Amino acid sequence: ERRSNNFNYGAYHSLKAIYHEMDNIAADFPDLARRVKIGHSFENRPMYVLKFSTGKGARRPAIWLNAGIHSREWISQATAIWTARKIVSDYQRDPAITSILEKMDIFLLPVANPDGYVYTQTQNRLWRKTRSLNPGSSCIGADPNRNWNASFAGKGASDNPCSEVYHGPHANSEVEVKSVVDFIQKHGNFKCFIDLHSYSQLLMYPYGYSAKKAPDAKELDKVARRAAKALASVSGTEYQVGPTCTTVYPASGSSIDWAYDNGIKFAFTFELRDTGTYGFLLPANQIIPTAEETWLGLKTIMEHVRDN
Ligand code: ING
Ligand code: ZN
Repeated sequence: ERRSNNFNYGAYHSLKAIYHEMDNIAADFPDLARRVKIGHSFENRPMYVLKFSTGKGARRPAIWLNAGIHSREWISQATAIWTARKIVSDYQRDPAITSILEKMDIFLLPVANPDGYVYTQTQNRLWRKTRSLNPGSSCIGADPNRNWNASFAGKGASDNPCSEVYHGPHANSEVEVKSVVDFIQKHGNFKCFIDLHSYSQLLMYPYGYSAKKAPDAKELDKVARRAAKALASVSGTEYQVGPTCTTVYPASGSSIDWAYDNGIKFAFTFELRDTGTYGFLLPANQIIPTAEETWLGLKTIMEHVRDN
């Protein structure tokens, strides 16, 4: 029985439906995909990753694909679950993904901020942050992309709990961030960390916390330009490429700066479609076109990681 045939990849879905589809993917491809619980959210929802692996050995070199850290950026979660289905469908059909998975494991977290995602579906479509309580303030949540231990509480983050970029009381204060950090550190062999956001059509690499040049900036820029070119080859969608700080704005405590400063050289953020016509409210008929083009960008990066 393939219940998963019922999942419409061209629509936005509830957290429950996404979690159910992750389960279906794992059930359909038991030798390739497994759903793993890596922790829980502030409101005690499970955090699930799909682990794609063809190897028996533990802790192969690995790739982390992160999505939905900002709850309102729905194209991110939708692209991630489409990507999960694409990986299992194309394994042993597409030589690129096949060879990547012969050497490396892929971990995909489609909903990095589950409480926020549920809140955007039920209360406030434009909620960005977590849903944690702030003692002494009536404002809720911290920005989970300012909460990582990378120049924490520096430039481009706020110490005001009511701000959209509130960094939280301390690094890793948000249990959703801490769960990912603990998992990655315990694993110890991640080579690549990619975070999917929207919107603006950008492909960025460290740093966000300062305008200093990353030691690997040349290589990261070259890979990102190749990825953007591959992405554009699908339907002409243009991406700008550069370091976060000078491409968008200074931002401390971000996921990719933490990854990079902790030895994960291939650290990238995609800002998916569009450039502002619909912004966060990207129509569902753009989900599959966005996911299709993004896939070529992701594969370009993952192939480089495989070979380096
Ligand atoms: N943009 C990102 C943000 O967190 C970003 C930009 C990317 C900052 C990478 C730092 C590192 O503000 C959105 N849309 O969330
Ligand atoms: Zn974002």
